[in-house]
Amino acid sequence: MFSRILIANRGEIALRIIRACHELGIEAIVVHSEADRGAAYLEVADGTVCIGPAAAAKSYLNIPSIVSAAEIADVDAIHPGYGFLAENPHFAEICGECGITFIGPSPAAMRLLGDKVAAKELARKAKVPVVPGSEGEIKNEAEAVKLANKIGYPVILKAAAGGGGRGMRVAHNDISLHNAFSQAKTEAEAAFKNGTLYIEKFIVEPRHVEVQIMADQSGNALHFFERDCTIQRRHQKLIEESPCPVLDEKTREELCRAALRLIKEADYYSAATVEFLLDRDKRFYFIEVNTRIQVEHPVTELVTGQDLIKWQIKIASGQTLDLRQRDIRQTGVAMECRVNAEDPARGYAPSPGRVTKFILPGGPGVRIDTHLHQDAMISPYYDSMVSKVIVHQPTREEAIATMKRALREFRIEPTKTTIPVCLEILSHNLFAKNQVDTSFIERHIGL
Ligand code: MV4
Repeated sequence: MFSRILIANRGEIALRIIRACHELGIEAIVVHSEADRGAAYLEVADGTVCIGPAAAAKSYLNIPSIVSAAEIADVDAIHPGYGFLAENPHFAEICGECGITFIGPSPAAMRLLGDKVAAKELARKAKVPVVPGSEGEIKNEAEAVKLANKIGYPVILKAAAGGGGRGMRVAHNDISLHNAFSQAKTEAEAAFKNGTLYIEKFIVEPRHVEVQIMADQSGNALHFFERDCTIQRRHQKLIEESPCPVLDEKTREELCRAALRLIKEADYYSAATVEFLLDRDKRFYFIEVNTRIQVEHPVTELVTGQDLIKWQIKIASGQTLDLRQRDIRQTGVAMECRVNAEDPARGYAPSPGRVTKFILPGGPGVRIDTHLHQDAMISPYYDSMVSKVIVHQPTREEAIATMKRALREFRIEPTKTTIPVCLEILSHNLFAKNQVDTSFIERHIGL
């Protein structure tokens, strides 16, 4: 096992990883930018290293700075958390070359699954259902039009290097496809320096369901069931839950087995999330793989009773995932609400600054993952998420009731947050009746 780990991240996930390290008897050294100097979560670290100015490009994304920090702190491994460098195969490769273990998958697996066209091809090979569409890259507009007429409109153009909703365009006919093609191409080239596009049948009003996988370096791979992340605004998740409330046992088993087949086909190790779209007929289609631990991992931790961050660390150090699939069970219902420092009344504009009042909910069935506290500063430089409220109860109705009372207990001033939006969703009858899809917020809550 490692003696010392460098945490190349900030905020709540840095704190979450420090806690896992300490429970495993590992020292946690945490990097920070000049903007995060003196932040409270750094107090519980065993050491800190300043890696540069506030702008993430000069600190949390600065590979030479982070690798230097790792060398100076003499760590055995680096945990990247989520965001920043977590899915950068080049960074993972450099860590390896410097003799530092990257706590995550191999650079090769990350590179393979980071290419959505290659990932889809792998899914086909593993007999995992995929959305009907192009088998590989579409080279020009003529090819796009031909394929669109074959699969039928509406279609969606996606960037091979994209993901998380960036660089996508929907088309309903040949004319709109003409515009969509050049727009998607230009956008992909600008955003990812890779203009490779592929085309899919556009699934109307889907749910977003993802499967948590953990695999070790000895070929053991297990699933930790699914999360439903349908409640999103502009590709930002607001509420996640497990189990997915509309899956029957048979479909759940097929979904989780399919995700496992794909991960095994990739010779993958570490944590992964396999994303699917679920259509109105409850058919599921693979869309992409996330090769990192995700923000919403606590939902899975609560229903399975497993510590996913500890597993990531153990697996990276070479330990085996010594669990049997039948010993991983989904018990009760877990739900997470993300509390973002944003003003819903002003188009979700960031609401940074000093927090003068901060009182957290608690009590039975409530877990809070946050790095924030009274008198803390919310930096305008980074992600606006300031807290995750996660609840665990025997039934979905009870989980919703606990979440509502927890969010009503939450006091944060003068910061504007997404709490009122979460409360509105939690009280909506369509949410209670599981009649939501990914367009729920824009249609029933408002952008
Ligand atoms: C789709 C789709 C409909 N049909 N693909 C958005 C994020 C990225 N992971 C994939 N996304 C979508 N892909 C096909 N073929 C609709 C979406 C989509 C979406 C997916 C999950 C959650 C929210 C979403 C919001 C808008 C669009």
